[in-house]
Amino acid sequence: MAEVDAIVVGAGFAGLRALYTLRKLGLRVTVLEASDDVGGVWYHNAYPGARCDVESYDYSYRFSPELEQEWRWTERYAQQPEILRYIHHVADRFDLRRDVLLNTRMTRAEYDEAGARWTVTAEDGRTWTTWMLVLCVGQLSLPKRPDYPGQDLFEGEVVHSGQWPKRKVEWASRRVAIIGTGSSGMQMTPVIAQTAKHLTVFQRTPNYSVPAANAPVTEEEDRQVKASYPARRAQAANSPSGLGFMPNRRSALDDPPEVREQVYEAAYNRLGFGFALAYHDILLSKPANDTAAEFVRRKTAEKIRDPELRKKLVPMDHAFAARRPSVDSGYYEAFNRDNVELADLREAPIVEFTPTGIRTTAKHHEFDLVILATGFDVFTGSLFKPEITGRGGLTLKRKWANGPITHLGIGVNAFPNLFIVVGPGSPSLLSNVLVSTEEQLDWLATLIAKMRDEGIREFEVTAQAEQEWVAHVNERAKETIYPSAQSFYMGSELPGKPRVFMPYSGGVRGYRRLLHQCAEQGYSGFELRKAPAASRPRRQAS
Ligand code: NA7
Repeated sequence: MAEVDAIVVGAGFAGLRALYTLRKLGLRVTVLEASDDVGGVWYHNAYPGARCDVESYDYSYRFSPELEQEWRWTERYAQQPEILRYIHHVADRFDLRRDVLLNTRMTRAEYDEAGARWTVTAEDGRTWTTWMLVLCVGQLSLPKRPDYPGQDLFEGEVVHSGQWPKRKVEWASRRVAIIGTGSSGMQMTPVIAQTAKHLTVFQRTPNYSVPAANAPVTEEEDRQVKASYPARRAQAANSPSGLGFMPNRRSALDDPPEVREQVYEAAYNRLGFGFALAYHDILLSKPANDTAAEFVRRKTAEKIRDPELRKKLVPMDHAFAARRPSVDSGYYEAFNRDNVELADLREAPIVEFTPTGIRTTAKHHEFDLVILATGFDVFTGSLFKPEITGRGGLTLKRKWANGPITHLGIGVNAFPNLFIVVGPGSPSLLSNVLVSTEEQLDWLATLIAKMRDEGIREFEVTAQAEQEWVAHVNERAKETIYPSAQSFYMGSELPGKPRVFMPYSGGVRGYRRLLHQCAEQGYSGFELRKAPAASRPRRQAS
């Protein structure tokens, strides 16, 4: 059994950053990665049109000024191949690969209370013991597949957007189905529409989208960003969602309609996700949100020629951004093409797959290729896939049976020396996830350095701290429009999942303050122990 100081699970953006950071502290680190290459979701979400919806310069690591200066992004919103090239560059430049074990899926992790160490087991039976266990398994990593009758009978090709095959998938001149209209479906639709013989998009819930306004990065823009990168980073860190956009201080209801129209027009045409901050209360108040929703609906409708299609594609049933909106490049316009059809599943649900296609209650559609853009078991799916057992034999799955319970989204009572990166209870998917990732890992590095210097063997969240944090997460969520819709923020993407608000909606800046405050107060809410808890009188694991 190999002994290390830290096992990091996952070699995506977060896992590689964790490796870099912990290695710098002098820890012996091993990264376990289930796939055959590094890159995480950016390795797997290789569907046509996959693109980041955060600007490239902000969706890149901040830990190395040299890296910032030498990497040249080509587009305002980078496409998946470019992002993967960047991740590979980082892995090579910082010599990270030598500590990454590919094709190594962690299936179990068990905490040994007496020894204050985790025993980690991989699918092939290899084991390690480690002081720290750092989970960088992603929030959108475990693909969710529908289970329509007859799915196995279909004789054409079926692929999932989140597990795009490494072989070439041909869609040109073929009859293609896309099921799902989240970001994945919306991003790939215009690309596939260009060459498919026929494309049918199966929509269950119409989604909001704002234009990406993507463009090549000019030499001048690149020079300008690089001349003031630290300021840009500071702005991102101090903005509510880590995107660098500061909210308009005014309420949407403060301005007369004609002024509001101008504000929305400018934001819509340039800011992508930043549109949601065109006024500070769009995400906080229904009346304010209504003005933004009405604007986006109108702009969307203008892009769609057929009035019947307009009614189906324009979302009317939820507040703007209550579900994760998309940032698209020609999604709605694709429906003006003769070879693109919308299958509205609310009107005519899918009955079954057949050997040649999909039957809805309205008709039979023939396909050569079916693309499942049906999303993921979000937030908890990839955390529950391995069996993680803390003190007293308590598994994470059992502990979280009624929803995730953490302190600050990063630690769990009864699971000492376990650190969850951008998991539930942290800004994660409500933020530029890279900003949140680096923030948390820098915080962890400071904690680990302190532990090592002071001979502290265990950190563990107190039961009280996590109860208070969950209450705080819920309080903050209630101040927003998020709970008003069924969404993966609420655990609604899968039947049977607890309906609780998963991410922290208090913003990146506010969250960072709380992290710092916690550290300044001697890691309030955490017990830092020089001797393992098991060597002292036993407490009840909650
Ligand atoms: P999302 O945003 O979770 O979207 C999944 C979509 O799939 C959504 O429209 C779902 O409709 C639809 N869906 C899910 N299950 C079904 C079934 N059974 N039948 C029909 N439609 C279904 O995931 P994405 O991958 O689009 O986006 C997540 C992020 O990951 C994004 O950043 C991408 O770039 C990558 P529903 O809304 O549930 O009615």
